[in-house]
Amino acid sequence: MRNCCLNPKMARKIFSLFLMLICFQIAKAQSSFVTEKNHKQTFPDLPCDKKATKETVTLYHNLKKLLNKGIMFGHQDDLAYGVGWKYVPGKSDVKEVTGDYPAVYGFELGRIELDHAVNIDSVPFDSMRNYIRTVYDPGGVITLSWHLNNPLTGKTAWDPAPGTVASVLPGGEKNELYKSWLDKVANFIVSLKGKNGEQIPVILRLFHELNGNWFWWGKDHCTPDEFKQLWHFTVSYLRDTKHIHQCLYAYNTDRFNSQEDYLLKYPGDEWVDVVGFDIYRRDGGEKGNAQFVKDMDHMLTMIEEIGAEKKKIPALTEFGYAQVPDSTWWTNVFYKALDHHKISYALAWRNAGFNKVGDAEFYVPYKGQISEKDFVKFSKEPNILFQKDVSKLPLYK
Ligand code: BMA
Repeated sequence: MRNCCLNPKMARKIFSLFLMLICFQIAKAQSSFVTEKNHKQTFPDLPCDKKATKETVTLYHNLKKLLNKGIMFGHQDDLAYGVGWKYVPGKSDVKEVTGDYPAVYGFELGRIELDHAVNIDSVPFDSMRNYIRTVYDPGGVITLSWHLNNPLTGKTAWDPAPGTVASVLPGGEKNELYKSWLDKVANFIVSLKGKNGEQIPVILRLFHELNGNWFWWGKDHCTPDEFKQLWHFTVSYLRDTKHIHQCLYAYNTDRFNSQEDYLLKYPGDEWVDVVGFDIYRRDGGEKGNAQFVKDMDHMLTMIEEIGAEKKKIPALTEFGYAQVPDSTWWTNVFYKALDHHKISYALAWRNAGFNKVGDAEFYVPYKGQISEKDFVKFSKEPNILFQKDVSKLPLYK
């Protein structure tokens, strides 16, 4: 009997131990709740637009997940025209050669600022809107570039008149004009709606190739601070003033030498979602190929590192080898530089076709082109994704 009964002193001790244990558990639960809560508040993985629509946030997360699966193949103006054709419903040089459409589609806004009905490359904006809806349906990704005119001189984007960037900033003589141009961009983006009335997410590729000297926002035509102000003003105007919440913002340079070089005018993590660069194969011969592989591989490594460090989506925002005059370029050169990298997509530039004097501009093969077979081989690589691959995922749900 004695053995099974506790004396009062013992009972008090056990009771206070029991109390201490309960208090400890409560404190532990509370502290982990606080940590988790704070963690969520401090590090939410959201695009730089914190009010981004559901589909945009979903796309942002899925693009990140997809980095482990493969690289989406993209093509500028793919459905609008190709070599030897224009505006044929359903036609695409990529589809004719490979049997599938690209996963990413680039479109160009140049001339929207002037209220023109067609863009800088003669694509009617109404048709562009339809192409965008058409490719969004099966889960394609849309990216928009904008070769906007020079607001100071009224000439083209390739007119690097001194002082242009300063003129569009708040207080500058062209700020009001620039805002009216952004209104037009905003109206177009708002008009992009899916079947259920939802806003179609787009990757907005602002002020591309900013470290080259050919555009008015280019390297020697503004200071890093001016460029950052231009970026901040533009994003903030679209996002906070116009309430556009369906954009992911891509910062993209041309070729670059180092991370410091790449980040010289980087607007800041809270202003960017995609980090990319453009690269063209320009020099001829075997030596040119080897150099291209080396350069592209190096830049892809750096962009992946920057992406990982900043938690941004790395991409090859534009690339090309004019007229692809090499029958094994896709597998022997391009894929060699690309295959071991984890980037979101690679967007080939446009198949503009032949001009009046018979010169051709194209970057992916058409039926009968010398690199056609090799492009098919490249397209079959398991980590190179086309439309059917992304439709299965899907990217917006
Ligand atoms: C350039 C060329 C031009 C085109 C411009 C805007 O790279 O392809 O022909 O007008 O882009 O898309």
